[in-house]
Amino acid sequence: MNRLMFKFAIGSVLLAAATCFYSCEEQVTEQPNILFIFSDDHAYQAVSAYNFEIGKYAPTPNIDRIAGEGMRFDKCYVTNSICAPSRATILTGKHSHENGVLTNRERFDSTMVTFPRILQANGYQTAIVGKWHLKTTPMGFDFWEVLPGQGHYYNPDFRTPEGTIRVKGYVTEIITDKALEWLQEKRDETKPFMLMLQHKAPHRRWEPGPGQLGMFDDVVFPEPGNLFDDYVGRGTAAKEQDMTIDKTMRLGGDLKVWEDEADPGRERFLGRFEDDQRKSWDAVYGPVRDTYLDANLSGEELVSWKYQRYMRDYLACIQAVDENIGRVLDYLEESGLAENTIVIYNSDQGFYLGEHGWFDKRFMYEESLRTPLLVRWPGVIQPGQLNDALVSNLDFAQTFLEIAGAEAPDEMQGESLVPFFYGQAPENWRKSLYYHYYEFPGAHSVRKHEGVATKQYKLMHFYNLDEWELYDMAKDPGEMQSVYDDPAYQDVIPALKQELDSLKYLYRVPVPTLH
Ligand code: SGN
Ligand code: CA
Repeated sequence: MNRLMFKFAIGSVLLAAATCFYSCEEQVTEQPNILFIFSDDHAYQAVSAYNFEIGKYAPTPNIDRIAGEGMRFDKCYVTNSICAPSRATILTGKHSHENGVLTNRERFDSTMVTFPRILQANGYQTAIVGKWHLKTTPMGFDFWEVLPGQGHYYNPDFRTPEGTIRVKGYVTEIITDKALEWLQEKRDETKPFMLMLQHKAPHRRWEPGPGQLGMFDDVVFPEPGNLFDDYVGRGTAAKEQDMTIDKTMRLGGDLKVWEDEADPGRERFLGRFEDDQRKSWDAVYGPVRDTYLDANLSGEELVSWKYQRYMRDYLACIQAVDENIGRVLDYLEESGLAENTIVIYNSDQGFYLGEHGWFDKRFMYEESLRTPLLVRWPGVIQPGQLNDALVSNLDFAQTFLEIAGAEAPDEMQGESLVPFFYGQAPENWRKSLYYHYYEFPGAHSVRKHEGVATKQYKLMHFYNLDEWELYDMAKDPGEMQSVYDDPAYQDVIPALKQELDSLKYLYRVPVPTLH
């Protein structure tokens, strides 16, 4: 028996043993397929399974199917709330300082140990389709077709092993088509599969697909209570960021309204569109421009108008993601694959939908730190489970390895979520998580910070400003008032600082900090 076969055999025995340990009635005998469906910047507030106001106006019934038939995680936090670092953490199971992708600028070292490579060595066929954003060539995948960089919504290019190709159509549909084609026609059916189906949507600049153009134009979305935040209760970083709907969000590039139709920015924006696509686009955004010009808004009224336009486009992008996830779930059912396929839905981080007057992410404040996580595993996860344990995208690699019956290397820094799937709440589950954001100076000017999150508190250190902030999530879930200087919290602070130090020691965080 060669080493790989031996590992595979050991893996199967371990899987059977683990299964029996968790629940002897529900023996999983085969290595299950793993379908990881991922999106970019999808706020949990906009997943209707999470029951926020927005979900009533723009439901996501297909994504909700995963939650309804499986488990909804309510406290899934990211280690570093930005795209490439989140992806690197998921692949390696390591914090940014250990995997080298601290910001969107670094190149991912594809020779590192990743969960797809280990799955490949344990008998899986692996594939990735869609947004990659890690610059290097994907490794550890039997099949890959990825967008270059951020990719385009309309008529996107794809990097493939044979070179770059341009595909006519809308990115969310094309990524889904490619994934389905691989599942139906290209994979080796004698092996279990692990497919990463990674959407570009609903990333800025929120370009709805032809089927969703204008679909929310008559809907008025509820404004968040802190849309007009004055940042009084927070420090310099919240006051000096560059991500407000008011000042940062552009009428042209972001909201598709150019006062002058001949604006070269408009031509650049629509440069990739074909004539038919452009016609449908103009039929929707022409009247939007007219309304804007007629209304002649300023001040808070203009912010409210921009917020509505932002929500309409952003949520329309999500509708295409949801519909296309429906196509994939339907295929799994029709083909009989659903039974032995674990389906995960997640986004690379959270996103502000007007909370604090913002869009974008990066901060350790809740809407950006927290990401949707829904998992369906027929026969293992009971339908409709809710989980509020502190979990993280750091945990995914080890989770996938345990599902496959493969051993995780010691260098991985997360914890497998598999016990939760079997309905067990592991004793000694973590009580806190470490966070670190590094990309400054950079887009949106969010200052570097690190911090510790427990279920009740968040302690943040904007270390280059030497400013600390503390939030009591039980009393102030909107994080409007730091209580770092409040005498009532002086007993809590040393314990949280101690916790932060312990986590840094545990995760081998360099001191002084990198970058
Ligand atoms: C682009 C966006 C930013 C966004 C980053 C990173 N600007 O630069 O708003 O924060 O991507 O996003 S845009 O003008 O190009 O839309 S990430 O998801 O890749 O981290
Ligand atoms: Ca992102």
